[in-house]
Amino acid sequence: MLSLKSYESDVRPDWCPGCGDFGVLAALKNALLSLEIPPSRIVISSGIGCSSNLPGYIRTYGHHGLHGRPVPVAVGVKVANPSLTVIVTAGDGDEYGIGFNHVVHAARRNNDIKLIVMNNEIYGLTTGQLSPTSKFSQKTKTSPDGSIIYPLNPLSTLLGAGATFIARGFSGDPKHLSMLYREAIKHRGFALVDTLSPCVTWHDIYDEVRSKMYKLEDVGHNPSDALAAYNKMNETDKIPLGIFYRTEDKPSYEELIESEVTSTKPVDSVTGLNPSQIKDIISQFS
Ligand SMILES: Cc1ncc(C[n+]2csc(CCOP(=O)(O)OP(=O)(O)O)c2C)c(N)n1
Ligand code: SF4
Repeated sequence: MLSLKSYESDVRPDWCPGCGDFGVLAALKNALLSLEIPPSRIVISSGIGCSSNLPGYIRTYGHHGLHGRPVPVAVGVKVANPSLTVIVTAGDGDEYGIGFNHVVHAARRNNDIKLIVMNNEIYGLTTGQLSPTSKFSQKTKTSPDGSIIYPLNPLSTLLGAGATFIARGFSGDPKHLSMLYREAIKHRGFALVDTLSPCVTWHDIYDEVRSKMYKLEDVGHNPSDALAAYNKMNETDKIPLGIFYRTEDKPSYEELIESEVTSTKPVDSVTGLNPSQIKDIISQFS
């Protein structure tokens, strides 16, 4: 019988009191429990940063690897064992900066991995430098007079790259966030949940998010309309939360591999064998 305790790690988070990442951890555990996924069927891959410490604070399989590289690890795990639930948890520096190349390609391939980015618009672990989502004119250690760089919009960039599920949540609303994580995990293919998760020590955005946020589901947004999603993703005066875009029209990478392997078409004219027959022969020698 699964309960929240089933996902509890022996390690206590060492995040600063009030850090938004606590809300992410709680929402993720709730989502996994509501979907009744046992810890032994889950792999969480992370990079480097305060947020990337998350796999240590939850009882599932986990990988805490190199800065910016959790997506390739997750892609490999999912291709090797498609029956696992594979999730990436990392920060905006990790996923939208040093590792963004991997994210774009996972999105276009529609790899069936779930990407939870704890977006605090700053590098937290390294004590407050500019990140790719830092705002224009934001003062940080590396922009003491205010940033002169425009921020990346990861949502609309990934829409352009072919992502099939794109959402935004807020760690200050764990119930809504848990619903988004649940929908992302259920989605067949690549899913991004950009999660506004304030860094109370270096860049506290709690008040800003609370004063500007609204839910897309409350204004009748249609997540299958890509153009409407694009417009909502680029709103700046308010902060929309919810599912911007979702489509099931594209098969996942793993489904395409599966259909290739079970295809009855001959691979080549030399052997006359199809991929399934070749797999059988290889298995006799491995
Ligand atoms: C290759 C490499 N470059 C730089 C660093 C230094 N570094 C560690 S964490 C980090 C950024 C962390 O920011 P983010 O991913 O947003 O996570 P947060 O700490 O804010 O949760 C950087 C630049 C590193 N560890 N490895
Ligand atoms: S420095 Fe910021 S991101 Fe890191 S644990 Fe503290 S509040 Fe969280």
